[in-house]
Amino acid sequence: MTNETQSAETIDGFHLLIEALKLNDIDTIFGLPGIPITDLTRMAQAEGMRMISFRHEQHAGNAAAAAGFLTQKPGICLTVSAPGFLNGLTALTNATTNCFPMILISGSSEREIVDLQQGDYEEMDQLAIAKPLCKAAYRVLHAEDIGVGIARAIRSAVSGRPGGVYLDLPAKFFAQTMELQAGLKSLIKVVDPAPRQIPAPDAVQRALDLLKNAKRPLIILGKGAAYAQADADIRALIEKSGIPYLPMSMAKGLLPDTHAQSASATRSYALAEADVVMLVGARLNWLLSHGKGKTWGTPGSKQYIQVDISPIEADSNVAIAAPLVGDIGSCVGALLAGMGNSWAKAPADWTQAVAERKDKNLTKMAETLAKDPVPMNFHSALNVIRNQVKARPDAIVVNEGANTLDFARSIVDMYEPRKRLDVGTWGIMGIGMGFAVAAAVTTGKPVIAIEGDSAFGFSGMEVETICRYNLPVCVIVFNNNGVYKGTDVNPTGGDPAPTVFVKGARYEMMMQAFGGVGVVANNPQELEKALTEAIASGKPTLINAIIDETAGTESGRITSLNPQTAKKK
Ligand code: ADP
Ligand code: TZD
Repeated sequence: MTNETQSAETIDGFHLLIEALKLNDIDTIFGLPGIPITDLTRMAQAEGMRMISFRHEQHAGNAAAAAGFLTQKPGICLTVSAPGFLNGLTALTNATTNCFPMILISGSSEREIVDLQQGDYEEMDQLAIAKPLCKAAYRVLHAEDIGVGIARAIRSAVSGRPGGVYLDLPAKFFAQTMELQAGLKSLIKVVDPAPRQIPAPDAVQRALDLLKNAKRPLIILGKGAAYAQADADIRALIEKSGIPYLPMSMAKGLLPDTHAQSASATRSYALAEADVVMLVGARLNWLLSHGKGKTWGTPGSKQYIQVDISPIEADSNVAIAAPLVGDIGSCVGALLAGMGNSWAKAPADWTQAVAERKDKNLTKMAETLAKDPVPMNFHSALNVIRNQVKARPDAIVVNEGANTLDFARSIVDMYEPRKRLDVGTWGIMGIGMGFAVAAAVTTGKPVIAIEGDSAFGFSGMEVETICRYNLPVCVIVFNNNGVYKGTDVNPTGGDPAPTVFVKGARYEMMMQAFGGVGVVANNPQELEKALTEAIASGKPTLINAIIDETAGTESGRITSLNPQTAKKK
């Protein structure tokens, strides 16, 4: 305890909260100061916690969510009341949607005034608003309850299916005091916050029977599998079974994308032709066409095994023949044990058919990547990043945009688990700088943020945060003068079309404004030079990569979700 504002015998709400977090090995807070939490941010820093202060709460919240995904510990986001809370709420809800553990802690106004709606400073019934939008929500009114409040928040965030938790702390709480020893005793160190959930032996056997009899089995790895940190067992399962696998975008690198069994380069064929599909930490949501339609080949041609911690995920879209409920580490371990030593590998005619198609597509892709058009297009720019990530497989890639996202996902190979952070289940823009800050702060590794120019705009002001904390983040803005592309024209003249931006915008100057490095890259050589220097120096860098403004397509690969396109189909 280093606080001089209180007597040696007492401890206040501020310090009880800090001690409760530290007791649970939480050492970083992402947030933005103001009434009533400014002193908390100062005190947390004085007590040795890392306090990362942002320019907007949404990005602090996104940082907390990414930290949660990367570490399995809930990331903490701290905000002021009403507007600050609402700014953080988008990130909390996004975290919940993505199954990332985080805790949004917001100061709030006086209960008595809020409940009578008497018009307090930043008055809002935050708990009621947060409740339907996150996994759990709690309020602590008394200092002696903060130990329980933090314990419940941690357990709620990380146990079972991880998610976002809201913790409401009215202003009065912070100044309350307790006798020091009683206060410290009231805190809880959470034992086993995410208990293993062992799958039932008959469920394991049911899954193995289906796999054993499959003629064309396929494994899909999702970001739940990446989160679970069961990397060695997942790799063993893939290799022992010989089954082709598809990584969802944030599961890329769980096995290196160059792995012989990766079917990514022939995704459509693998999905359409497989007869038994095992989902490991991946939901059959829109990203997998809900398990329906022509993506999935002949109707009724498939049986599914679904490994998931949530018992209600199975049958959410199509019938699941073998649900395997438990944590992925325990489930994959049980499957491996059940396979024994004499497990027959996946049928060779199937694995060869997948491999042949994949090789053909990879050859085609190599030809496309070798081209050097002027101006650069998505492919020629991403080819540079692909080579850099190959050379620095420990670097973390953050990725958002439409075309910039879709092309980067398929072109930039990942080699290590949990090195790719992106727009996730919602396909949300704005995660870029928050995720990049969290990746740098929690891992210390170089971060390469591959950003559409529109996507970057959502969190662009956080380049100041990146400079302030001197983080090894290189932001590459794919500048094609607009949302999707930069060529739309307003048919009536007058205002610019809704999807276009200022032509030739100087994004690199935003980084220069705060003391970082800003570079324009007009061709792959300039991009390579700038990126190599950024990674070597670790200096905050923004590369304004000039991309052909005609190159993109509307909404990237999900054009068909636009109502007009859907109507025409
Ligand atoms: P993707 O978008 O990569 O397909 P999703 O977010 O749709 O992945 O699916 C992740 C799934 O992983 C969720 O259904 C979640 O319940 C599950 N999950 C998360 N963590 C674990 C874990 N430790 N063990 C088992 N399942 C998990
Ligand atoms: N707002 C939010 C929060 N999320 C969204 N996904 C969108 C708006 C809609 N949207 C997309 O789905 S992608 C995108 C928007 C605005 C930006 C695409 O343009 P870009 O990338 O410049 O980032 P490309 O490479 O030019 O396509």
